[in-house]
Amino acid sequence: MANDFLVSKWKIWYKSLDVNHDGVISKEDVEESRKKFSELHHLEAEKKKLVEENFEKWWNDYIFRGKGGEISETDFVESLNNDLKTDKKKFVDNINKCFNTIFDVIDTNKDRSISEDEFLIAFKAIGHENVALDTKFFKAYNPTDGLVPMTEIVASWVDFVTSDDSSKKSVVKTAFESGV
Ligand SMILES: [Ca+2]
Ligand SMILES: [Ca+2]
Repeated sequence: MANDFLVSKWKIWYKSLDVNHDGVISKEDVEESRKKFSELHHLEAEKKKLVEENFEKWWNDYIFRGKGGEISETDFVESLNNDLKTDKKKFVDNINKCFNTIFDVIDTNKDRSISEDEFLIAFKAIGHENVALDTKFFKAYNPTDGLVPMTEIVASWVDFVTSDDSSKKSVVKTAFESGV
């Protein structure tokens, strides 16, 4: 098994994706998050359809991974652990793809940066509704002119899910520990 530090972060990640806070990640979380996301962005019908399809694809590819409409925390942690043990490079590449894909959806104006608005809407959509804490999380990236480059935000999440070095500061871990 991966070290305790990494496993504890995978559990935080799991919890962060339980949109309706019922203790398990299921299709209901997908439905709720994508619905909220397109509503909060006031997306038009055509764009809404595309965004919702991309959202669902992301959940299926990276979270459920063909396991049907529900995944337990144990299965989630085991899947990540297996990937890591099998081929570390492939594991990191896959997590990199995972966060590039989702932040590409979150970057609705396609400027390759995440604005405070885009960030707050994404977090609200996945059930993290404390605006003050979400804003603090965003500001921890030290945005320039209100924007954080996609590459930087993606790197912070890849680090969160793949780094087993507990001496390194993690913006993402710190934010979730503060209650985001
Ligand atoms: Ca849930
Ligand atoms: Ca953007």
